[in-house]
Amino acid sequence: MKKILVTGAVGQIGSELVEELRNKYGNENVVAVGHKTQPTEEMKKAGPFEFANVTDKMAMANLIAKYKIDTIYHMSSILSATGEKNPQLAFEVNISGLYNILELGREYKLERIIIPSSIAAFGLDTPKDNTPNETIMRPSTMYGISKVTGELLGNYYFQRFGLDVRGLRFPGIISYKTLPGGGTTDYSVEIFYEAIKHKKYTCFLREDTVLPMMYMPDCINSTIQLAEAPIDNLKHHCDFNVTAMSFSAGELASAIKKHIPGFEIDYKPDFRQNIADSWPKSLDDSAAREEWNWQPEYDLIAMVKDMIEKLSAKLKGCCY
Ligand code: AKB
Repeated sequence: MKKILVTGAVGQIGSELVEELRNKYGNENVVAVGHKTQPTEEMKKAGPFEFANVTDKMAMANLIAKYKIDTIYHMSSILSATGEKNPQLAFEVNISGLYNILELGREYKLERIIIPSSIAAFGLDTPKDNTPNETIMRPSTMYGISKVTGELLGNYYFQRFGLDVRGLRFPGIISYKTLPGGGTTDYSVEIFYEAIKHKKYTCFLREDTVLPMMYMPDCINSTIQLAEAPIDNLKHHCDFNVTAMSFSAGELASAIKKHIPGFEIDYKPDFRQNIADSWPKSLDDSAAREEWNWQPEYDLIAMVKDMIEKLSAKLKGCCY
């Protein structure tokens, strides 16, 4: 049986990934590791939970040894907007932290490490529409630089040390269970909370800003599908484009208005607009489709319907 450790376990993706991995592999076989944020009671009760900082190599080594870990999903990351406010922290967590995980993978001969990358790995010189898997990678944010570094390091550890490192380039991820924090695509989650609660939202990106996106069930499926793909099928390792839909902020608002007719939106772009403008509008994810049968389930219409139903139920009677 696999012994899995998930870093960033209290974050937007980590929290749902832990739940799914525990369903699949057994609660006691998935160790959730957070940094400072308290986990939910459910997460703590269901299986092992530990606090540790990924920049503390010894602390991570102790956890690998304590739980006899063979697989790591390394989800902890400082996102793009926070990374621009504090580039030093982004470097420390995203590059030094990742390096620790890769070195520990090599030292402890781990079976597999999953390291997500992001559309932030692309930059202003990258073709924006249907961005190919292989193209110009010159990001202009510390977050993006850390993601390209992660992809290159992961591929290097595979080729040089035979460590099975895999990763996908996530677009913006939309979900209702755990809020994202510090990203440029966070607007696409905030908008639902404000639409349901106040029927009004001020968006920090321009109305015509188009970005690639994915709903959480597809994000979790893609991560686990890649992790479980037979290695012989993989020509790529740490750098798969994955996507499910692309829309502008205005198009998302219109789709929400169909469910919440009185919803109003205005636009006050801030520093995050420059970040969004440096990212692709849509991605070519044919490498993921060919090498591990990637296929998303949710498009814009299905995602908006499900988000509104699930988030309305969650917010009913609770003070957000
Ligand atoms: C962010 O906005 O920083 C992230 C990402 C696209 O990687 N959600």
